[in-house]
Amino acid sequence: MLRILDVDGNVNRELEPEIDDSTLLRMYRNMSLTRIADDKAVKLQRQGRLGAYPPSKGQEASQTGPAAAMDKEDWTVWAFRELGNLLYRGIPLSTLYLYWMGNEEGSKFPDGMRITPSAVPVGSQVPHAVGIAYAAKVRKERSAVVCYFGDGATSEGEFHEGMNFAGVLRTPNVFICQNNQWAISVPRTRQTASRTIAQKALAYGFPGILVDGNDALAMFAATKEALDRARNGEGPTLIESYTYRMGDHTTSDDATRYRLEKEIAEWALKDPLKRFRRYIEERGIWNEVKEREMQDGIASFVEAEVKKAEGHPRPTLEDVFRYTYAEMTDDLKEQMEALSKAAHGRSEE
Ligand SMILES: Cc1ncc(C[n+]2csc(CCOP(=O)(O)OP(=O)(O)O)c2C)c(N)n1
Repeated sequence: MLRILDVDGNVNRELEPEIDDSTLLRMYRNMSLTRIADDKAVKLQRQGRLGAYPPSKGQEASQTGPAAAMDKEDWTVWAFRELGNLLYRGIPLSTLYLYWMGNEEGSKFPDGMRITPSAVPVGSQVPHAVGIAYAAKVRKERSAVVCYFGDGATSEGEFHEGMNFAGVLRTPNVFICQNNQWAISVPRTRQTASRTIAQKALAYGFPGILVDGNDALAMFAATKEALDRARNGEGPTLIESYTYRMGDHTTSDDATRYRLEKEIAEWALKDPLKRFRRYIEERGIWNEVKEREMQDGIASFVEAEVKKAEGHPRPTLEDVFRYTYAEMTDDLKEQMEALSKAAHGRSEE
């Protein structure tokens, strides 16, 4: 397994990637923001202010490391638990909150951002990512496509179909399997008899690498190398990010029903934020005062983003009919008018 920062934050000097100080600080801030924004989302759900939400606590390095290695023209094709990657790449937090509040406008990302909408049907995004990468290859673009999915997705047909095509067509894909040890209540041991998920790449004819997913430096380095290969026409790579879902599957789940406290406590020692903080402290670019300032800044930033999302206009009843066709059909117009009339009548009663 590729590991550059150990659990205590000691760095392997031989493998240490060259990352400038400002990028390292941006990575740390992003991981901290992701942790706090995620915790806030869970609380908002408990207060009835946000819908079902999949927490990403524990997976911040697995998402931030690759984001820091990506260029603006690269794509992120994600599932639903990749908050850290999206925030680093510039999606406003208020937009993501809006999405989880059930407002479709939360899927409308700023222009020019190469990030697909979330894909909740497990594994469905893998063939999409291969199609996007194939298009980039045909157009002779230098962009690559990073595709996230979970360990559970590797049991879906779409995973096989996408990986097979990517191998045959040598598409510029970087597949990141966030092996967070659980697919809801199904443990990794019940998911596949393969010794690692990374080894599945061999069968498709391209490299696979097992990486400590709680080590942002290792995730950065592995993704950077895979992106370089993709851009040089050398085809796809599968990265198995070995990590852990610290929270429940979603806010509708209670993970205490199927996993032990002991396991959670063991993984808490491998916290991706703690070890990265130790690393930047050792480097002399971080300290307790800066930490406190950053934490305060993030807390007020998150509150302001919540306000922005909650202040966003709510969808209207008519919106249900509006976006299926470029021009609404007569049938739909009729239905929309009938519903509007009925709703209007009700509010006057
Ligand atoms: C095709 C399909 N089957 C079942 C579900 C219900 N479901 C949602 S998430 C999930 C588990 C996914 O596990 P994994 O791929 O490991 O990702 P993780 O949730 O751990 O991030 C399941 C079964 C779904 N959304 N789509």
